[in-house]
Amino acid sequence: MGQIVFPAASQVVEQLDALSSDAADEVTRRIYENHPGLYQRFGEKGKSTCREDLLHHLDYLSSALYAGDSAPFREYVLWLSGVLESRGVPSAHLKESLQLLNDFFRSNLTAERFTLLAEVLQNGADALASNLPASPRFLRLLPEPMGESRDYLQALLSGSRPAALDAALKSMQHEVSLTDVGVLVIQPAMYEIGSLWETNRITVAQEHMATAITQNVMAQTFAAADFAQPLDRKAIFACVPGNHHSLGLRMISDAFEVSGWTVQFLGADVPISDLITQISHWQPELVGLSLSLPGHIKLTRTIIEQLRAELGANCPAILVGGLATNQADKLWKAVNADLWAANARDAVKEMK
Ligand code: B12
Repeated sequence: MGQIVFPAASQVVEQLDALSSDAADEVTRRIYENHPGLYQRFGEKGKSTCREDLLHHLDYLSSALYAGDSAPFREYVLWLSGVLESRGVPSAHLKESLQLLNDFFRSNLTAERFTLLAEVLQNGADALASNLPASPRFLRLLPEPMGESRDYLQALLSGSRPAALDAALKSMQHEVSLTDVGVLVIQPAMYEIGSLWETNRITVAQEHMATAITQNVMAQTFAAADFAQPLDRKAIFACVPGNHHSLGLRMISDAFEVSGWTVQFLGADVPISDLITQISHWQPELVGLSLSLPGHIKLTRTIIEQLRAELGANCPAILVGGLATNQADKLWKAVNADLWAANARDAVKEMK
């Protein structure tokens, strides 16, 4: 499955979504039947967490099918197995869940639809069995970081805002643009913060602290940046509803602003109706949408359809980006956007 397979897969997705709740109930029941000790240890709460986890698996499975590419599911399985193993939960549990989901859908879908879904599930199971360390595509897309990125990361880990600012400002001394400081110094360090959290080597508190320091550093480096001559061009930037990862979008928005664009940055989790109102009033030529988790893919396609339907000829060009779109080749096409870029540098180039 390397191709986008609309609309064939979209029917499977619809049915998968309709069956998700029943699938989660049935597989939870079977897991507890297979392991009676679980109920004694974790009670009803454990059961409902197990059901929630299964709904997550199904959400990622559904997004992969929707995008016509098993990569988001494969990467999710590898990611989850790393998260679980590093917290002492053997990945055998995940393997069993995938098998039981497979059994459920074999009995509840037509053979043709089951074949499509089973292929994605199998891809996840194979990745798990391969025992290879996760090497997400979004990391492979990252340009070679600058040396200052290491110092920046150390400053984040030690919780030192002044040291982080110092590393970022130092990199700016070598005629490096604000956008490059973002992509080559800050972004790799934040990705490493994510990997350290994933493998249980830092806490959520440390991740939050790193984010807060970075927001401050980005504001201060923005104030120190060189700006291009103003262009007569306007762009608006928003995270899709449910996406709380606003830092990457901020980097994009700042990159456009220092390049001479007039921008409006709407931040995280923007309701679609309010985004439409804002675009109608302000009439930018470009709207940039950020999506971070594979679960945002389906929703973004709906949003884009709604933007085009409601704004008609006044609909700006639609640029998408964010981690979810960097997880598989051409994934962004599944959301039906006009343009995509992997990072802030490429985004500004794309719109030259
Ligand atoms: C900080 C952080 C958070 C913060 C975000 C705070 C904020 N204000 O932004 C908070 C605490 C909210 C958070 C929450 C969660 N997070 Co988080 N988070 C991160 C972390 C560590 C850094 C994100 C970041 O700032 N990166 C740096 C920026 C610069 O990079 P970027 O976002 O990729 O942006 C660049 C490009 O993608 C692109 N781009 C981005 N947007 C756009 C838009 C357009 C138009 C264009 C063209 C390009 C573009 O350009 C940007 C600049 O070059 C990442 C790790 C990672 N690998 O990113 C995890 C990460 C993304 N989170 C993760 C997870 C699992 C979660 C949660 C589900 C955790 C939980 N159980 O609650 C929630 C989900 C919240 C939600 N519904 O959105 C996982 C996702 C795993 C996966 N398989 O997809 C990651 C990868 C961590 C990990 N390694 O496990 N998170």
